[in-house]
Amino acid sequence: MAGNKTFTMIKPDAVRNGHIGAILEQICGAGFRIVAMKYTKLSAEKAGEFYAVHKERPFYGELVEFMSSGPIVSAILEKDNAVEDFRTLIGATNPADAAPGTIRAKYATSIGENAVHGADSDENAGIEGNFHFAGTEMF
Ligand code: FUP
Repeated sequence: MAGNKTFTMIKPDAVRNGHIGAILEQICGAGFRIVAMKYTKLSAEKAGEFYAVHKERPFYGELVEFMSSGPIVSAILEKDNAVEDFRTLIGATNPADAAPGTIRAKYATSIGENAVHGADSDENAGIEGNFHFAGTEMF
């Protein structure tokens, strides 16, 4: 059965462009509950660790540089069928392919600077949530 938690980040482009409030409003309006949240910045080392699965991909260096280029908002969210429903809410990785009204369609500027992250499986939601919030009390 699908789990009820997912992990997200509002990425440096969306933070720089002033979209934190609108994105959180859309997330909460879609029925997700914030369980843990913080405004923070990843070091290049931490960003590299977070995206280690992409280490061999040609865009890895740019991705790490971008994700450590400014503050982000990271959060754990709760809802039935959280991972799948959140992926639907954010839309395709490339904003050119993202369905109208999705967060990436509205706020992403390119495939690399695509406004938000959403975990792609229950297992990764747990790993990523732990990466950012280990030891943090959840509400
Ligand atoms: P997603 O799960 O939608 O975040 O997409 P991926 O896991 O495939 O990619 C993770 C991040 O790598 C994307 F958010 C942006 C970056 N990326 C690129 O910069 N170029 C690509 O061609 C694919 C991904």
